[in-house]
Amino acid sequence: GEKAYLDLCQYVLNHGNKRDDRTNTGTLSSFGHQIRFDLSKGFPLLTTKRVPFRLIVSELLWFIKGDTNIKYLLEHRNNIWNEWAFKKWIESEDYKGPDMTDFGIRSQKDTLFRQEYEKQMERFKLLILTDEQFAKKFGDLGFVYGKQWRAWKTSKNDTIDQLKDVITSIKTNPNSRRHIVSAWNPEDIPHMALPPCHTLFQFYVADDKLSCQLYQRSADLFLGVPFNIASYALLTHLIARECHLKVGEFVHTFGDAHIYLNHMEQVKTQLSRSPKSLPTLIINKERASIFDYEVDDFILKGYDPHPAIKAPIAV
Ligand code: THF
Repeated sequence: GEKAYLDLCQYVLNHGNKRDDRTNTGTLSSFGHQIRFDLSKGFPLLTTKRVPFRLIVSELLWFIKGDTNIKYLLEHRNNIWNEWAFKKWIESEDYKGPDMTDFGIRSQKDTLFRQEYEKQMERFKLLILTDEQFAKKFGDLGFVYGKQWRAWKTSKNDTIDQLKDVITSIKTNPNSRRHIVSAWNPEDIPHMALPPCHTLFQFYVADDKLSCQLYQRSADLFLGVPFNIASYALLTHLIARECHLKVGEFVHTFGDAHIYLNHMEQVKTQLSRSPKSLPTLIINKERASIFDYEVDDFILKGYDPHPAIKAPIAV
């Protein structure tokens, strides 16, 4: 449960290796951990800080639809993938504004630059939302989760719908040990802005309950992981419902579990708080299939967290 998450953060603070990383932010990091959540005991949205559930819902529905263009996210006022699309734009010939190289790091160190970056980002978002050609060219993140889950490209120039196939296999052969969806496609990795952090997940059925385990190769413990836990918990609820099963456990297995050096104070604040009782997920609309849900179909009952804690995202 939430305590296991907090204990993992504490462990990384105490024993993590200080390491440089791709984003030049620096991390404390530890390799190989596992935490578990019993989904029958409440929905695992952290209570030691407010986590924006609506953003988790729209991101997951975006993956499930197989969409890889941030336009859908922006239409739902979800900004969590903007930086990666923005990066493609500012590095392109089409971009005519001031130099935005290393905008992630620079906007934290230089307020004047930050104002300019925010101006360019607003311009970018408006263009994605209003200019169809622009959105096609710069809104698409390419081979990210939605693509690999729903349209994995084969050597025969077909596609494989892994999500649909895994649901069929859970329904028809629940005892199978092959209920797997992989986002890690070695052929595509060199062409991806951000190779998938959630590398692979597997389902397991016992006692009419559906469990899910995720292998996450790289985990931003403070910002990303609270989203990731809730996202896979929601996915497990949706697939369980579709397969007429109850929910079992979500098992979260980590490769490189890290805390960015500019998240230290935030993590310590969060660790000083006590977890509260978990909310309950209400699905208030019956849909024919997992592919038909809308953002407003979900309500969380009894979510009364400690206040949000702001932190910069490493790009
Ligand atoms: N990159 C990094 N450095 N960390 C990640 O967790 C991460 N993701 C996705 C892709 N690249 C990553 C993006 N997921 C937030 C949360 C999840 C994200 C990206 C950003 C975030 O900033 N959350 C804020 C609220 C944001 C808001 O309200 O708009 C928070 O306080 O939780 C791994 O999946």
